Amino acid sequence: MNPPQRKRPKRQLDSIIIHFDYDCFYASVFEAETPTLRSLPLAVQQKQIVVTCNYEARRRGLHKLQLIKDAKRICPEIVIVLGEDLTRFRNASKELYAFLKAFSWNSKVERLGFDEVFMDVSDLVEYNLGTLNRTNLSESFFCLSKNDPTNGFAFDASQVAGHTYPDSQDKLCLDAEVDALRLRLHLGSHLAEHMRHQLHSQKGYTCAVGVSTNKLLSKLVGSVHKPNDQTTLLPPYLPHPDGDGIDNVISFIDSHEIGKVPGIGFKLAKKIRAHVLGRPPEIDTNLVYGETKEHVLVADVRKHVGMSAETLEKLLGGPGTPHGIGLKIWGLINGCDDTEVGQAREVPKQISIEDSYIRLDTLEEVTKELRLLAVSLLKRMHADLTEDEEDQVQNRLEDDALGASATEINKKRWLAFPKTLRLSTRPRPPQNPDGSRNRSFARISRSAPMPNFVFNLKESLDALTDRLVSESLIPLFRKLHPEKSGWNLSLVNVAATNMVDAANEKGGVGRDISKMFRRQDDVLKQWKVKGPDDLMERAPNGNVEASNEVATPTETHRNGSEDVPTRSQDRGADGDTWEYGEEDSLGDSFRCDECGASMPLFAMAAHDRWHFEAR
Ligand code: DGT
Ligand code: MG
Repeated sequence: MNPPQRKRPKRQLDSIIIHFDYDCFYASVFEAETPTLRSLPLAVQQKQIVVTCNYEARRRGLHKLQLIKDAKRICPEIVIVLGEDLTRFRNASKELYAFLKAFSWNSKVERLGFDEVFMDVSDLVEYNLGTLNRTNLSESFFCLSKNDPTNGFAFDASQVAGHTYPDSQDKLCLDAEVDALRLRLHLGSHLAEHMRHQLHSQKGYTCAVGVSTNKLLSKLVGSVHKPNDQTTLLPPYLPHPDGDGIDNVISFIDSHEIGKVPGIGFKLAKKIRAHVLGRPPEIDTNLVYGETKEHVLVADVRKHVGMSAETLEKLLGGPGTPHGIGLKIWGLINGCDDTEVGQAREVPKQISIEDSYIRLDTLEEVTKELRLLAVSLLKRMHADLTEDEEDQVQNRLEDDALGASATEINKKRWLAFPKTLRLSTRPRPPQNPDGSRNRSFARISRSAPMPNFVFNLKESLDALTDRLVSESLIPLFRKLHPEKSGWNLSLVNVAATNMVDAANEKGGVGRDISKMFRRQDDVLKQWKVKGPDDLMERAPNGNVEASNEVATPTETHRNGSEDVPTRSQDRGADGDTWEYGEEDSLGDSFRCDECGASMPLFAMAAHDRWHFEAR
């Protein structure tokens, strides 16, 4: 018997999770835009690197994260497209996410980075399990809608769809008692296959898909058969209680290099390898960041003398790591992961765009930069806060009834309205007598109500930007920096905050965009500020560290949170979060435009009433 500390963590087997990873995502986005590219070797360039390439290019010897010059040498006919502007990837990612989400009943659909999606389909699977005819599994029907029994597809529940791990396709023994988990996984695999086919036929994208009982296993098993394929991790998921028996989860996870386990990042993997080997592993400098020449497998770690959750806690715990890291990692290397698939969130809490500058000290330059930031903000608001009108026919009918011309019908509608526009800057402290300069991270900001005109979907982006800059941002800037000169900014941030869901509004903006626009003034009227139109916030003057910054002529760095994507393994925050560059301390709190008090959203209504009554 194992000593108690080596006890395996308990696996939760109630959920069915599907993981989608789009094939060569960035390249596929270009191919979807220009289908003729599909048959050519295609590479996407960021800086001097091929961030990804299509499978035609991979067949010719190219691979991800290769130097452009090497790629050109290996495949001179390579077609190279520039992928530094992430807008098209973000938009495609959102579109595909919305497409997949439409299949979900419980809204547990979570994006990871731009090109991965987890879906918890336990409820769909459970429902369909209940309708199966156990005496005739091969002629089953998978129902996709509780309200419409005809919406679905025929399938053979006695078999898995696609590949399996281990690689076997045994038929279920129909008269024996059917393993419930296996049957649920079969259903999950057929749903995954259906969604994959739909994604391909309707959107033109292919992906690698994994089906299992938690996020960790579904993600890992999905990469067993790439590209454009799927793999289901078959039971048994637990060793037989009488002995050691087979446990597919352990045999599957054991074969992975420790650093390849999602949740075990570069630093943790490095410490674990050194512990198991008793010395630092041999590094091959030619390998991609984070990889090692010497592989330490999960099995080596799990079976290492004295290995346990406690050992891992001692090894990995400490400042900077969350308490319980040992238990968490011990769980992962035993195939356990109880993190839930996040609930789909319709809109971001706020949208914030920023740039940093070596030197920004004239109003002319500021105006130029504010314009660039305003364009990005408006584009992002359109991308994240509007959606395509689904029900155009209905709108047409309603519009006709209202006497509106059909050509005026807009195809987008707002999902949410940010109530507040905020401008923040980070002034650079003056030089010290010795020529050095303290580095300050302190930001100052002013907010004003978001002007209504930005929600006009018929106006051109240029016109909206001009108005936003001249009517809102420049006046905010002058209030923030009343001195005509003498300031030198290292950062400027514009943000749309205090998001209010359109659907939650009284009377809702509904499906009809023309009506919505007519109603918009009413919706926003309540936030018109009657007192001072803005307020001053000064960020706590935290970390101030000395540095010798050399001032050079104006030079801008695009360093929004998404402009420099990190490597794929660490990509959690890149594109994943919709709160671009969310930097301030407001977090979930909202600020009263009238008195400046900050409070949680739920308290706003009562607070507004208080102002109203106090007037
Ligand atoms: P796949 O899944 O092997 O068919 O290929 P991809 O291209 O989908 O690769 P994946 O899933 O690792 O990453 C998705 C996208 O994210 C990819 O198209 C480009 C971008 N990406 C991945 N890794 C990196 C990286 O290290 N740096 C940068 N800048 N972008 C990356
Ligand atoms: Mg991918």
